[in-house]
Amino acid sequence: MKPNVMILLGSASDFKIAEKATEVLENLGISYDLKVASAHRTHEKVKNIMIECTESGVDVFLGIAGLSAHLPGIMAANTYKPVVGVPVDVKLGGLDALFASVQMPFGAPVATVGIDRGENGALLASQIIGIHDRKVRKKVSTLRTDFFDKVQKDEEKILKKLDGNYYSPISLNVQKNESKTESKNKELYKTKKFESGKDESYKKNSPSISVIAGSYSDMKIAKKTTNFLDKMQISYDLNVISPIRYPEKFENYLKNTEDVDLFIAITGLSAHVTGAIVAKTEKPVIGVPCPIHLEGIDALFSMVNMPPGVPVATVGIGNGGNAAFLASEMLGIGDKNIMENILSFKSNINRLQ
Ligand code: C2R
Repeated sequence: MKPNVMILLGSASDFKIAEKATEVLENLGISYDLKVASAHRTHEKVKNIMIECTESGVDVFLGIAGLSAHLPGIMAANTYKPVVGVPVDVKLGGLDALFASVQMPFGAPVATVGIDRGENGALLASQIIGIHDRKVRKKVSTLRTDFFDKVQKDEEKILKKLDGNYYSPISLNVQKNESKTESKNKELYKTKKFESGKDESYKKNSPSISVIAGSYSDMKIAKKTTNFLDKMQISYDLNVISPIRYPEKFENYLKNTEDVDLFIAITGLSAHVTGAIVAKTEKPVIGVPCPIHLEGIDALFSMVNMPPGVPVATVGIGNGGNAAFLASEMLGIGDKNIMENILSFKSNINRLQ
C-alpha cells in the first residue's frame, strides 16, 4: 500500500509527538510511513526522501521537530506538495521550533500547527486529503464529532465535582442551548450534498476558496493572497467578516460556503476568525496572522495554538502570499493544472535565486 502521508522526525526523541499523529491516521484509515531524517544531521537523506516521495504519490508531508526546526522548511523547499509542521517543545517551550517552522519565505510555506500538537498535524493532513477524497472527509467529520462528545462528557464530569456554596447552576437552559448548537454543528458537517455525493456538480458554481479578512485593515495582506490565487487561476470569494463584530453575518456567510474546498482567514490581534471557522468545518483552514499589534505575535499565538481536534494551518506573519501558495499545493494534489502551475512557479522562483 502506498503511503498517503509521509512523517519525518528530526530525531527519534520526537517520537512521543509522532505517536499522537499516527494514532489519528490509524483511526481514520489513512496510510502513512514514518522515518527519522534530520535536515541538520542527514540533509541529503531528507532531500532524497522528499524528491522520491513527491514523485511516488505521497499527498501530504508531516515534519515533526524541536529546537531550530529547519526540517519542515527543508521538506517544503524540496516538494510542491503540502508540508505540515509540528514544532516540538525541547527548549523555550517550543517557541524556537514554532518560529522556525512558521516563518518561511514566500514559495516554501509550512502549514504549522500548535506546539506538540501531533494529533492536529495529522488531522490537518487528513483534511487536506479530504479535499479530494470524500470518504476521508466524512471520516474527519465523524472524528471531530467525537471531540464534541468528549467536551460534553468532560463537562458533566467536572460539574459533578462542583459543590461550592454559591454555585448556582443555570445548567438546564445552558445545556439546552449548547446541545442545540452542537446538533447544528453536526448538521453542518453532514450536509445532504456531502452525504449523497452530489457536490461535484454544484462545485462548478462555487469558488474553490473562501478568503475571509477580519477587518479592512487586513486587506493589504489579503491582496497578496488573492493576487497569487489569480495567478494560479484558482477561484475565490473575498469577504471582510468578523465573528466578533458581526456574529450573525459570519454564521450566515459560513452556511453559504459549504461547497468551497478550503478557507483562508487573515486576521490580527486575537485571531478569533480562524478559530471560529475551524470550529464549523471539516475543510482545511489556513490562517495568516497580521501585524496590527505586537508585530503580529499575538495573532500568531492565538491562531496556531489550537486545542486538539481543530487545527489551523498557520503561515508566517503577514505572509498572505504563502497562504495562497499553500492553498494551491493543497488543491494541486487532485488537480493536474494547478499542480503544474505551482510546479512551474516554484521552479521559476528557484531559477531567480
Ligand atoms: P536529539 O534528541 O536527537 O538531540 O534531537 C529534533 O527534532 C529534536 O527535537 C533534539 C531535537 O533536535 C531536533 N532536530 C531538528 C532538526 N534535526 C534535529 N530540528 C532539523 O533538521 O531541523
